[in-house]
Amino acid sequence: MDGIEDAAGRTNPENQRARKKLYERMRRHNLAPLWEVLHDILRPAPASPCAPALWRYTEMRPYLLEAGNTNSAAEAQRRVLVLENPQLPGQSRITRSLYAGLQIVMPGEIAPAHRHVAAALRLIVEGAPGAYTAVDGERTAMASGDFIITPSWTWHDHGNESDRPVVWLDGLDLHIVNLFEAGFYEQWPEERYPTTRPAGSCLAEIGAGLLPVDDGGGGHTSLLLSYPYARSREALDSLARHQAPDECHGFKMKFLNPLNGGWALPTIATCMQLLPKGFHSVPYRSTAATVFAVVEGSGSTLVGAERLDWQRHDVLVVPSWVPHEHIAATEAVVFSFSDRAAQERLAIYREQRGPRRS
Ligand code: GTQ
Repeated sequence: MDGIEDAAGRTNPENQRARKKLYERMRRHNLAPLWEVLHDILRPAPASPCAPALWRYTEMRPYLLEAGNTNSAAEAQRRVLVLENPQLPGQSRITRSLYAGLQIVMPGEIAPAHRHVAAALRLIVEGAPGAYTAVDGERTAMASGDFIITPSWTWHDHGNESDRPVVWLDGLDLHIVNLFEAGFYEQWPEERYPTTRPAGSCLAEIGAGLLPVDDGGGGHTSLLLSYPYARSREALDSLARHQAPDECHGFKMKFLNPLNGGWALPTIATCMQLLPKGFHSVPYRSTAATVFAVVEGSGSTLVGAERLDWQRHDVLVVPSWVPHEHIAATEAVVFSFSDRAAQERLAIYREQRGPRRS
């Protein structure tokens, strides 16, 4: 707003001109008046520019396959369709802080080895025996529903030795890294980073809440890279047998770093939740805009004034501080990620549960 109001609430044109002149002189010294912008930069509550949005897998898959037949993974480096928030086109953002994309690797292909400071997560949408991601020399199998991490600055390549395309959802914290201008990126000189450990080593070493007795100090064995879906599903089922659903989340569990009890990744919070058939959650909002990816089942999410109807493999995004509620048409399992982990580390995270809409 340009108009500065005087004490009587009217705009005084003479005063306005004087202020404009003052601002112009200050501008030459790289100074600006806070009072003109204060209410834009310090808001009573978050007012996200992001829109709630839904990406239907049935609509995305044909484009992915077409891309798969148009260029090679080697040429593309990463053959990914970026899920862009409709209110932030051209910015590779699904929320202001998060990147999401659907990646496809065709049979026989390798997405070549590189590393970056940005950490990545993968939710496998169409896995196959013979599909893998390799992280610092250790291969991890990619089966549907598996949750896999690529920690910051680890070498990684993806391969598909099966006879069908493999697809997964990528989530990266690259906008957070770029905000801090802390990003580095390197390509490995060959397609593959050398294999240094047997496939599945990390699951064998720390995947059962146990740790080889003298391994405690970190390094390679401090990283659990894979959270296979069969185990996540079993954990959700057992929880559902032992307690009542949370009124906002159903049965929602977070993926842990078993060595410190915190989130699996330091910046991105990741969860898997089970919504019983017919479950209708109490409205919930948090300062962490959240990406949901449907692993099983179908239902709807009411976000502000919108209703997003989802099915298996669909992806949806809920902006910061917008109340939302989930309705499960069938029993459903939903993966989600957000920047909550980063916000908790910065001690700025807030959430609000309820009240139920009448
Ligand atoms: O697989 O390393 O979706 O570097 C975007 C950037 C995936 C990856 C993306 C990447 C990757």
